[in-house]
Amino acid sequence: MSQRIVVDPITRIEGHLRVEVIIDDNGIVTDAYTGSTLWRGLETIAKGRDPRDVPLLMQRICGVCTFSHYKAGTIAVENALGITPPLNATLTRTLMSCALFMHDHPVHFYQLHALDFVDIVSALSADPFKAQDEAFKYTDFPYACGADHLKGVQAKVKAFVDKGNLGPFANAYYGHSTYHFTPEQNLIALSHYLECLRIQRVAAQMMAVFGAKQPHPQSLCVGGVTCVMDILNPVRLGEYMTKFQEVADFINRAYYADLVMAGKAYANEPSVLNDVGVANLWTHQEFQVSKNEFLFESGIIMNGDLSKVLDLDESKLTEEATHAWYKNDKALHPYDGEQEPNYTGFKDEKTINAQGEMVDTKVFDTKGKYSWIKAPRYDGKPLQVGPLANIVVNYAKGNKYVVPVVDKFLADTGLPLSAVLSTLGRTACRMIEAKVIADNGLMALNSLAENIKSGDTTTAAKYKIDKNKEYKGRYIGHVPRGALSHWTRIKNGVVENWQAVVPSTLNASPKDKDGIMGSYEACLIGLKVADPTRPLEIIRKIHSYDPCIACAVHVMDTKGNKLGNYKVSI
Ligand code: NFE
Ligand code: MG
Repeated sequence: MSQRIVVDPITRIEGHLRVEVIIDDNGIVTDAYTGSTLWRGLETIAKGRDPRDVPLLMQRICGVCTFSHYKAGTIAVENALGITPPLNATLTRTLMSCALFMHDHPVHFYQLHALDFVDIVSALSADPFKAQDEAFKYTDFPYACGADHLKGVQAKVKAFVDKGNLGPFANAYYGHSTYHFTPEQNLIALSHYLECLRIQRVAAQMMAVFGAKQPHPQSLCVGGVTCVMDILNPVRLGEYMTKFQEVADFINRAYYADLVMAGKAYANEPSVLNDVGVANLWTHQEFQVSKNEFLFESGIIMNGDLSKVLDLDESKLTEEATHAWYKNDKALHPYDGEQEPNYTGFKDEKTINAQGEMVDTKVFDTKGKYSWIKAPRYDGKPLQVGPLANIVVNYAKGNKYVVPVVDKFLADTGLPLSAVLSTLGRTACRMIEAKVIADNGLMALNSLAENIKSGDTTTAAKYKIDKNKEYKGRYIGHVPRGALSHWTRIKNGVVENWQAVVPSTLNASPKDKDGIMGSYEACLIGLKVADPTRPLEIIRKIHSYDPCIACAVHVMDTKGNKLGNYKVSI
């Protein structure tokens, strides 16, 4: 008999995500539904406002990639008004993007995703001397892996255990049959988990050099940037560089090494292989590091066919709401998008709980609406975005920054290129993306210094808004979770419409009018769940996308949703 597994909320993500899957008698997932349970309507708030104010509001979409929406909102307005920001401003924005990605990706792997691979309890029984030797298998210069240091790590975590709980490491499925690291490998990763807590502070300081603070930096304006004194002060540039190098060192010696270790240890784990989800991959040009050069290029690959990289046709992008809690179900281009809420709630169902009792349960109304996330489509088809799409598209295009890192990673792990199209590949591609930025991002700092030295100290372009004119414009780019776009129409000097089509919206899309799934749902189909009461495999897959549900629906809950509710109904 089929069985429904509900995971609500998926924790260690930004925002609230609920997953319901149906498994058959063999524990294989036959259907999947992922839905956001919150909404907050930033796009509605933008309406009627001065377009110059909106980028600052837009960064409140999220608490993680705040800078992404700030920059996207700023560039959307610049694009509408026909403004080209000066090179100094563009390069400074690139340096701030470097800070964001170099913060976000390591934090995702260690703080949000690592416990899907790392068994903390097992790390406590590791031999620190053996672990010290083990670390040299993955890098010539291991990070924080001396035996004495590792003993200290064990003592720190044991202090939690002695108090009767695992503190920040609580609520994982330790001992699960799909964990594959040895105790020593678990200890290495645990050491890096703790180091990453320190490193994320340094990365936040990188952002603050130009942005004054992180999260929610303050130095972008329509036309350019306002951090003139920082850009023109060599001491501030030096500070940024030192912090950049400290984080880059962690990415190269810890993050890279741990993904090689995971690539080897999980190379035969079925729950992370052969499961690309949606194989239509979209990425967009980002990281301008000099007058004409970008670290990543744009492109679309359809059906996983790496031999053909297509150009984006912006007119083919739509969002629809057949299964999302909005009034208008129709597929609309983002310039004309709508988001009037229409909450129809959950469905009542009688189910048998884990104790064998018949209980009333609320489940997704899967035939109707079941998420606050819309369904973005390209030419009617779902897309996957994110580091996997970015790295695969850029690899297929022969990108000189990406190809050598991918080839080295495949050589170091012994994995075939096809392994990249999987959960493990998605997690590895996020690290590869971070490494490409860590290895090359300082080109933007050099270009900035050179440009200033040449006598160009302009930081913002002049412009006027004509209240009698109508404008439309957009930003399309690449942010930590993938392709992001903001679209605006301006009329009478104020915003008439504003739409954000966000990476997590694309990946977490519910089914569309034809029943076609988004990537979160698609990657769960065919998954074998070893123990329905401990669905680690589901969480591991969903975490690999680094879900940000705040971004996906631009929302905060004011009504007090039920949290910490995990049910298995048979
Ligand atoms: Ni809230 Fe975001 C990123 C954006 S979400 S984190 O990266 O845009 O998908
Ligand atoms: Mg939106």
